[in-house]
Amino acid sequence: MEPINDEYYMRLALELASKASGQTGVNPVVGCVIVKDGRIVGVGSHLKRGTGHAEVHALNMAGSEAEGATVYVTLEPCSHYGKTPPCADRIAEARAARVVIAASDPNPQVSGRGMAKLRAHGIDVTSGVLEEESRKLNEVFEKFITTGLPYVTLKTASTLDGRIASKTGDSRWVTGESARAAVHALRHTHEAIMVGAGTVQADDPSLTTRLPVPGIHPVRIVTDAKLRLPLTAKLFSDGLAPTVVLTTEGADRERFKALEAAGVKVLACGDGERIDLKLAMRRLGEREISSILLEGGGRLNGAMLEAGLIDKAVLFYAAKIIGGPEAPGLFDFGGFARMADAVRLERLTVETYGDDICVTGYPVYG
Ligand code: AOF
Ligand code: ZN
Repeated sequence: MEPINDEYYMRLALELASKASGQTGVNPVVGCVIVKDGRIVGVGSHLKRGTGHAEVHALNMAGSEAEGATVYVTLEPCSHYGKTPPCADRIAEARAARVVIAASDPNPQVSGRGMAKLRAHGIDVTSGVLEEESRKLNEVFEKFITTGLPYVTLKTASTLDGRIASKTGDSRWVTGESARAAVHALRHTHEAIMVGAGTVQADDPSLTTRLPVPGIHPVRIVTDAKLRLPLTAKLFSDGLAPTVVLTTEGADRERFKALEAAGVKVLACGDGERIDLKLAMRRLGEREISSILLEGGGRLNGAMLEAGLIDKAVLFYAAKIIGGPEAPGLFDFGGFARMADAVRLERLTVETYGDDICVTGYPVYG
């Protein structure tokens, strides 16, 4: 039997929050559980930007039972008027006795003020319960709200020798079914997906989310510096999700217009030969794309890594060796001269999916 304590209820609140990952846009995922005299009297989860915060749903459910109760919430209650009024005030009005918080709100408009407000109302506040879990759940929100830039998760699937296809270009399939299912869960939880023009030319992918139940399709982003992709590509014609093309100022005007006429958003980022990826991330952030799942090819992966734009790497390895010096690799860029300059991954976790391995880590740039 699991011990019943603050963590017990906070774990439920985290579970309520985590299942809403991918559906709150630029907002965090937040869960709330209200407990009175040993009974759960309210639960809530923030489900969509512009709609009720987790605490509000849970307080509405608890009604008068909230008086003297303990409110468990995975993120510090807000203190500001956003699209909804401050939760800290709402908790005080309901006369809760105690608030237990997992993590403080990184939003500079809140950050500590929510807790201060609760304390000023005479409410007993405990924070830091399962803090690490809550912060991990909102790593996207933390980056976006503090920088305005999208959080980039790189996902790759390669052989053990780091090849994403054979020397003939065969790539069906590198990893097995269970790893591929995990990739669709990643698509479901990211706002956008990003690939290079080479990948579109080679595979004509739809880049949609395919789960055993309906999922959310990400916005599709493709880098195409010279606008060489045909309008017949699935991304431009299937209408399954919005598509954004990143290109350069020098790209052909007629093609630019034809894409826009087909309902594709074209963003010119940089006036050189290559797309200015840092600028592209800023422009995407301005469009409220808070998270991107980067699904390569090697050139784009390499360029994003070189530019220091990858926040998290999820690397699937099939236990296979394909070889062949011409077989395309995971990261196709000039490389570093010294081992000491290599991009290192920290906070590693290793999982297995069927016969495949998945290494997840956070890049540290020198
Ligand atoms: C909470 N509980 O469930 C959420 C919070 O524009 P709004 O009103 O939706 O406010 C968004 C901000 O509120 C967001 O940036 C974050 O600081 C906080 N989110 N706070 O107390 C919640 N979703
Ligand atoms: Zn709130």
